[in-house]
Amino acid sequence: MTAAQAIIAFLKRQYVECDGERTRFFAGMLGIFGHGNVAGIGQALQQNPDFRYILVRNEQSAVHMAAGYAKASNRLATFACTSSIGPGATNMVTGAAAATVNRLPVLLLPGDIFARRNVAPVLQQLESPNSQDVSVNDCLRPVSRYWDRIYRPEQIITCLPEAMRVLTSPSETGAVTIALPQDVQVEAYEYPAELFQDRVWTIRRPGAETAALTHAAEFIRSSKRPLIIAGGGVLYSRATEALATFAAKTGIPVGETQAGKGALPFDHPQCVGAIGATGTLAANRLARDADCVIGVGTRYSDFTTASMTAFQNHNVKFININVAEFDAFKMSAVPVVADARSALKELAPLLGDYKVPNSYAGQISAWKREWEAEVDRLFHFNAQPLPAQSEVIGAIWEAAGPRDVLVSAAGSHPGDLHKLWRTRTPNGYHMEYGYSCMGYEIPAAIGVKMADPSRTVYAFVGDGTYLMAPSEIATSVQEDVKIVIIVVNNFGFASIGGLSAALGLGGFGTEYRKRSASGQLNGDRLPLDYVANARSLGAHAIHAANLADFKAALEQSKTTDRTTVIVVETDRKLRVPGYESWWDVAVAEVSESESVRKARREYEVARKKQRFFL
Ligand SMILES: Cc1ncc(C[n+]2csc(CCOP(=O)(O)OP(=O)(O)O)c2C)c(N)n1
Ligand SMILES: [Mg+2]
Repeated sequence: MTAAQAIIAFLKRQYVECDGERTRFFAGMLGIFGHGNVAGIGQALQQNPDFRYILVRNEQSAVHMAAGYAKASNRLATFACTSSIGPGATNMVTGAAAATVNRLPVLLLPGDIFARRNVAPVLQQLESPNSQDVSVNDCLRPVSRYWDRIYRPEQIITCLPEAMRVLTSPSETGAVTIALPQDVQVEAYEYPAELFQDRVWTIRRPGAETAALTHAAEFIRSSKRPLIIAGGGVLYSRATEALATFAAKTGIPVGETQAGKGALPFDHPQCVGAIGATGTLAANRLARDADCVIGVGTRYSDFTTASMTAFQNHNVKFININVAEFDAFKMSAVPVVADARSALKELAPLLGDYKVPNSYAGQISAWKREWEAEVDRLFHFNAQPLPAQSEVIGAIWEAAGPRDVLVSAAGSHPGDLHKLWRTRTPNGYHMEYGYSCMGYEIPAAIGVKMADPSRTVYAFVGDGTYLMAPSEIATSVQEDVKIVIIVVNNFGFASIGGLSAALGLGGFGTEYRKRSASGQLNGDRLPLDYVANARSLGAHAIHAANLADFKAALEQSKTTDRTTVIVVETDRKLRVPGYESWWDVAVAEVSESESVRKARREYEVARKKQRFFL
């Protein structure tokens, strides 16, 4: 077999087993052919029609599609991605970083320059005067959890199992890159037959050390105001039921990170919703006063810790249940290095009949009620003539079924959705907020839909995000994978525009306007037609001029036969506020502008709340 044929033969036979259930790990290959892969991986794919090949429009989107598929599958399945050498390969760098930051398995197989070297420099080769062992694929090293380059066909015999170990590891997973020089891809080798036997990778559920559990249980039993922070690990470990039982039995409230949202249904009595910089009133007040924080599967991003200002109780202690040692040790916590579901089940009996004090329980339910009333207010704001974004979210939520999935990643959407979306089932809220990568949403939504065609999938994007990467709409039409894309048109970047205004910069460079006679970008609005654009890519497209139109369009989208894009204009100024939280974005220490100097003074005051946890 050629090296490329052997790789496909190997990928077809990889399985994972989780809780006794065995499933195929690779759903197929996504990619774009060029001279660096067409004759190698391309030839091998043609010869293996049972390994689905999906032609995409941009290699970055291929990686997002694979990551979306992996996230929706709780990391039990993914796609491999093939690219040519040069620009096709570097297009994957952003996707790889997004996958690695979010701890999602994706396999990248970029083409590479000739190992033989005699024809160098080949088309698209980056030459280096100080080494011949450098190509653009080295850019993928820091964004990959495993990186390798194959110079001889037999090297894949030892490389592929390593790649699988990392991809299926609950603690190590992320992007895995195997760079494939175009000449090596087509070289033949007598591979051992054992390489192509079915292989099953068991998804481990490591239990916790007894000493760590005992220590953690002591802390919890002596605490008066404990709080759980549920991260993405709760979903990946499929620990949602274990967490629901644990919270109900102890009365400990649960705040959710972006990746962890949906760990509990929104109406679970202990669910206090989003936590941190984009958190709810209830969760942020509870975090402020908590004396014991139990992080479950969270990596404590700055949005979760409100840039280290969220926890103001001077006696606060942390317990971290995490399968990754790296995360378990954060915040100087008692590290419980274990699978989330195993550890919650082991911890529960050690707490005896521990229950949070009655006064605390009363406060949790009062704040939760207060928060739900705030969501209702924002859902039915009744702004005129254009709706607020919160009303658009409310309308989608009211039109959606309990199992429908909402996908988003960047703009003002993650903050608003984190607060407002009322998740009803696990994985119903799919937010990429590790890398917050504009352009993730549409390809990832296609991946989510492919992972579970029984769920309706909404991709929620801004006009800025839509313009960055609408092209995979064509792929959704090609594959008959229907998604519903909501484009919120607020004429540019409401999020960064708002941030810019808050930092004293007045929204500079964040609106979609023509360059005016003054030389600035403050002329007429750009004449952009997103409906026509979406239609040109093969989608069904609807323009909604107001909230009533939008609601009708949502109903119509349930009956269309292909990807449907709904474009709705909103009032850019009607933003969902923050709720007793903060995010550190550094402001210029000296400036010629009084508004920047004012923002700096406020910034210095806010930073005083930042803490170290030692
Ligand atoms: C690839 C990428 N580039 C830049 C950013 C920085 N960024 C975050 S939000 C945003 C604006 C998004 O605009 P839009 O999609 O219209 O959403 P809105 O802010 O209007 O809600 C930008 C530029 C990013 N997150 N990702
Ligand atoms: Mg916008």
